[in-house]
Amino acid sequence: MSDQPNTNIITLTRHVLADQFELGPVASGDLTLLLTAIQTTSKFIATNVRKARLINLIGLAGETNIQGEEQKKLDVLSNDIMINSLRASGKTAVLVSEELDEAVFIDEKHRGKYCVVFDPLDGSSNIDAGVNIGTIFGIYHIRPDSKGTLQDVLRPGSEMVAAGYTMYGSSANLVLTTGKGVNGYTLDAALGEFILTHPNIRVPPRGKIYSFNEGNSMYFHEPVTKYLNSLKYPSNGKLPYSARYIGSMVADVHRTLLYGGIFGYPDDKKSKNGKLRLLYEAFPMAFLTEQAGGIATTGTKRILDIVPTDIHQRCSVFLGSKDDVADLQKFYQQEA
Ligand code: AHM
Ligand code: MG
Repeated sequence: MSDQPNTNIITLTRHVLADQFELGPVASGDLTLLLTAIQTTSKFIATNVRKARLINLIGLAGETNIQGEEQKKLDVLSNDIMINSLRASGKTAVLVSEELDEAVFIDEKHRGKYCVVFDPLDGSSNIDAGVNIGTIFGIYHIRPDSKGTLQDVLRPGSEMVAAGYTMYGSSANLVLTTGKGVNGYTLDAALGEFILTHPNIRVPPRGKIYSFNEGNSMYFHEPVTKYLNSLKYPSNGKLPYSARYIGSMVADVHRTLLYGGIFGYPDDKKSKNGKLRLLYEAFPMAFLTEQAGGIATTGTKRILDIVPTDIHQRCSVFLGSKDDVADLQKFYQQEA
């Protein structure tokens, strides 16, 4: 093996630009610039997540620290970082954040052609324990002749032009699709660049892991209960599946994309529409999963086909290896 340094590293921006070169003059470069803004927010949030404990970012928003200064909860801070950066990019028209009740409509001076829906810091209940958390985002192009209205984001996930997440763990990993497969990039902190480390991620067709919050078992509907039992008590001498549940969607989905298996957060007797949010959690993860060769379903319907009626609506989610998710779907079909 050569001990020479690689002098031809592929950064995320270089990778996305290369796609644009292929499109020729029709590509304006706007998506590349928007993705640059998103990368910057991820770097900034990654830095804050890392030093959270040292600079008192953990705790409830509105609390004051011993110096009498107001603390900002890390997810509120991450939201502010994203709103400011996306507005300043000049490439966005409508922003939807999990942290904000209403959509943000960008002023004319800064308005661009894209809409970004995002969860600035998902899994934030895990922050205090130092568990992996992440930012999830989806991008729509505004409709022709639109100046940016709610209708530009109340569209099925299949109309998204790009989606991804950044996972803040021992390193920051950005996983992205622009509709031509899925690639993973790792932040080189010294360079300050996301470097292509996981080209063309493919979900294995079948895995050995299931990832559900089984603490909700008493509320689960029958197809889910029966499916989980089939994994735990397999017939024909097959081995049972392993359970892995972090409780942080980005981390659970990241593992599912790389190792295969199934991640699920179903609707149940208590949470009639499930827990996860359609626009900025389910859609981006469903887009990534399909682009990696997997399936993403509510149990009975393709997630990306749902037409949202509310920016914060929830939906049932199962995603992962195609054979595993197909097995789950069979239990729903038997019910019907
Ligand atoms: P949040 O957006 O309030 O952080 O909630 C979303 C998180 C997901 O990351 C995770 O998959 C799920 O909630 C875990 O929920 P539970 O604690 O009910 O298992
Ligand atoms: Mg969330």
